[in-house]
Amino acid sequence: MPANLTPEYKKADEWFRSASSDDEKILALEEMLRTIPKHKGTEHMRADLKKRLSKLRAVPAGGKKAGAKHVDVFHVPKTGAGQIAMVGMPNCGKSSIVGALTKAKVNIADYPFATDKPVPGMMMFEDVQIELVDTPPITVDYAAGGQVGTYRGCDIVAIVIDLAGEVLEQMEVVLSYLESHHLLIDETTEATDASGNALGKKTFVICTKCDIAAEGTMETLKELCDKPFEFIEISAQTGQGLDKLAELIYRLLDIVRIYAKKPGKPVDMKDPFTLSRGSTVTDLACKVHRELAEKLKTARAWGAEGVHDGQNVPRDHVLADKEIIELHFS
Ligand SMILES: Nc1nc2c(ncn2[C@@H]2O[C@H](COP(=O)(O)OP(=O)(O)OP(=O)(O)O)[C@@H](O)[C@H]2O)c(=O)[nH]1
Ligand SMILES: [Mg+2]
Repeated sequence: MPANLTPEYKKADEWFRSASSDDEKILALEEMLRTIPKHKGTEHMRADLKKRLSKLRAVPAGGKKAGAKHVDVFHVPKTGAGQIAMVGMPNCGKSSIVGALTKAKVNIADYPFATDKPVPGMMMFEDVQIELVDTPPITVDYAAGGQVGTYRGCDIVAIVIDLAGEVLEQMEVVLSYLESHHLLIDETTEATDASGNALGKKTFVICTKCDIAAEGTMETLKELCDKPFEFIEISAQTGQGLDKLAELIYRLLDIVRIYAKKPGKPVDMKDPFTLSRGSTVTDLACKVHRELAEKLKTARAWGAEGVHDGQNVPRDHVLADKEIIELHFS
């Protein structure tokens, strides 16, 4: 009996053949099973699909044999002044944003699921390095196993919306993913779990592909979104809004940069220390040299409001952005 395969099934089959990870293969096989005509002529094919699916599902994350050391690819070590992880549906433009702002080797493609694991890259904002993390896509019923770990570990979650696509659907899918994993800060999400780990994340929305979207799409989405997120409109293609995006990320990190000065030496204005806003001279001393911090004797400041240049400041002096601090240890 002829199988009479549908175009949907053939598309899913093509997807399976081009899949670059086991997770993606599982998704494609599920789609093949969903779309294959159910009659006597496809009985063997369906049995084969099920067999392949269960075989793939049995492979532990990373495809390693039992006993092999497990490497969590979704754990992205933090570097720089802060870490921002993208979240969004397939093809929405996440990799393009990370590619446009960093030198990371991201995979940009006009087909979905091009990215199968997080890819970090460093963005420069003035003299501060900030880490952006490209991530695999999420859909209404799929996210890579362990992907939530990437979001748990980051400082800020950036929701990426393709302005030329179904913006409300994208927002709904992403919000329900974040909410179901307690990643949003709102009245229903505790700030920390029972062990004191931070749960909710600061979140904002990058509306991308504005070069091909209908004017006013972001405004409409913003009006319909009941979360207090900041929105920014950009195009990774034309570069529109990218400078503003870097500025917004820096502002949302809520950090100050401090130029440390060794007594009698010129100040290093190239590579500032970054600390969360509200940090003090003691916090800076800990960051400069944890062991020596206790031996901090005095500190002098330049560029601080209400302080003469070079004036001594106390240990609890709250640091301001771009201040120069000279630490004296005993
Ligand atoms: N016109 C236009 N196209 C864009 C823009 N950003 C991305 N694209 C295109 O959209 C497609 C998908 O972009 P990606 O950056 O790979 O999307 P992604 O969200 O990383 O996709 P997945 O890895 O599947 O999740 C590519 O063909 C890009 O060239 C944009 O600002 N404007
Ligand atoms: Mg991608």
